[in-house]
Amino acid sequence: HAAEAHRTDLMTITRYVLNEQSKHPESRGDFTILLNHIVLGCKFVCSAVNKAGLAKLIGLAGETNVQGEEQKKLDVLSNEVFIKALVSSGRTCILVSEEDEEATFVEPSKRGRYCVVFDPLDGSSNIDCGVSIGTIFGIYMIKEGGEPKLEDVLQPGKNMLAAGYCMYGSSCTLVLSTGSGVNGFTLDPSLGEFILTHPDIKIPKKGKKYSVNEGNAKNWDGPTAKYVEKCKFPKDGSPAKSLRYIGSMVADVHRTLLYGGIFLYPADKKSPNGKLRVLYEVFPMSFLMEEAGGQAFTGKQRALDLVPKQIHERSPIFLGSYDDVEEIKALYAAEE
Ligand code: AHM
Ligand code: MG
Repeated sequence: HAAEAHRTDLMTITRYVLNEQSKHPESRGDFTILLNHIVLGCKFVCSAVNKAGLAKLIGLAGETNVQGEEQKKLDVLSNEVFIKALVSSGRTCILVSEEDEEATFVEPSKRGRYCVVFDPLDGSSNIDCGVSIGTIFGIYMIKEGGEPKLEDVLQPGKNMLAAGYCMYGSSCTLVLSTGSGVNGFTLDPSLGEFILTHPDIKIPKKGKKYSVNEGNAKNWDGPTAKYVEKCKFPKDGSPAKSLRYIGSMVADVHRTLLYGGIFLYPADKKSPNGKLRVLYEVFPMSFLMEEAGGQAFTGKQRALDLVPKQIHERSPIFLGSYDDVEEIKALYAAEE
């Protein structure tokens, strides 16, 4: 009667993380509290995203509300909600958001040991047409004892303790890794709880899909151009890969994680460092890929080995199924 047990014994994300943390006797429950505040932010954004189309229809967006303030854009609103939730958790000391030029240093009375880097609402070009968008986050911890410094977040991605994303799509899905595999939770709107629906996600070793903005092809470097050519015209008798590109990193990476394949945002002549941000886009997604058995590569090195010098730094990224990333690595190695 496993199916029945499944329906009555709900593994919520909080229960899951509590179980995980109880394996570490030194754990003080801080991480569970931090995660609960992140989850709150995700639920808020999910609800706001779901209402966004409606708000437009009944003339809310861009108008002034009762307090006489102009309605905030969804990405600005989401950022405020996350910053406030994270500060009030009492467990954070440094916050880096894509929306804020400077890092936020939490005031001493509210300070904890965690640093959170995040993109509150990624995929901005997809907001107004109802296509999937998401939140991406990564979590570091400051060194014991010291005052929080920017260097605490300018660390390689392999030092992250946890990373995840929440996708606001046909359902709201939160994918999380605390460094021992990857798990997916789906929001049950009637309960307001994220329930474990995708335990121990493993990415297929090789995929049938590639995902890239081909509109940039004329500016690509040799290895990227060769790789995409191989996807379309394989010379080894294997079938050509299908192209899937949404233009929302969370949605493109989520599909890649579940179905296998490769996601590329390469460097090009116009953007020599690519487009995606190291701290809150490249690192969390690379962390999840490795934890799921895939790989993440920058064109030069393992993505998680990068040491960022600035909080909004960018990097090219190739991530996905192990074998597919091996191929692109070989093409870059042949260039040298
Ligand atoms: P954003 O932070 O302005 O939303 O940009 C990030 C997004 C990613 O979600 C996505 O992978 C990429 O930009 C798509 O870029 P492009 O439109 O150049 O293909
Ligand atoms: Mg972004």
